[in-house]
Amino acid sequence: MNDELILNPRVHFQIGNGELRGDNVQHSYRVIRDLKHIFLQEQTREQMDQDILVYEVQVYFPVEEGTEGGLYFGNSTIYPGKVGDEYFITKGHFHSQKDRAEFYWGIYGEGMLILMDESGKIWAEKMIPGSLHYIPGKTAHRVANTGHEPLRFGACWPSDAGHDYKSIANTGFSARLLDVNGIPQLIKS
Ligand code: PAN
Ligand code: ZN
Repeated sequence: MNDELILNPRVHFQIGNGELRGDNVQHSYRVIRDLKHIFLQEQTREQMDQDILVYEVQVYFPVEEGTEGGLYFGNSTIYPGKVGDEYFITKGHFHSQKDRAEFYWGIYGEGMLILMDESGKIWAEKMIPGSLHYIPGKTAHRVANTGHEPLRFGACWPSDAGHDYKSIANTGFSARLLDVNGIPQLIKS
């Protein structure tokens, strides 16, 4: 066998649970402390245990950030919980290169993908294991866990997309996913 031509895989993706392991895989965590002004009820967030883990992200970066024509592949796990009436949720962002699209897909758990276009029009798609979501360019996106178990979803996006969290910090999402008598509802804010 010619060892130079036939290589062993350097990154592994666990089919069942989406777990990523290998070279150039990075892991990051977001606890309550990191999520200032992300939830509607900021005072409630301040009073919570700041070390509670809200979500974690694994990403395989095969190329340097900003590389044109490359792709990134990751997964995010959002834990069950709420800040007041609002489900635990990712920060959410537009892509810095506004026209860059992305795929999300549900792996386990259940939740809601919240999408908002540049005019502030907002809608949501139910996320369940096997659901596939195309996020068009110029569309802010974030995911809430509406269940009682962790929610994991996969993601694939262009390596030159970048993350614009600032526009969201300035204007926020135009609606919030709140627990209204046990039922998730998008409520205009
Ligand atoms: C995802 C997100 C991930 C975490 O990989 O970055 O779910 O969400 P926030 O970045 O909004 O905190 C993605 O959309 N990448 O483009
Ligand atoms: Zn994105």
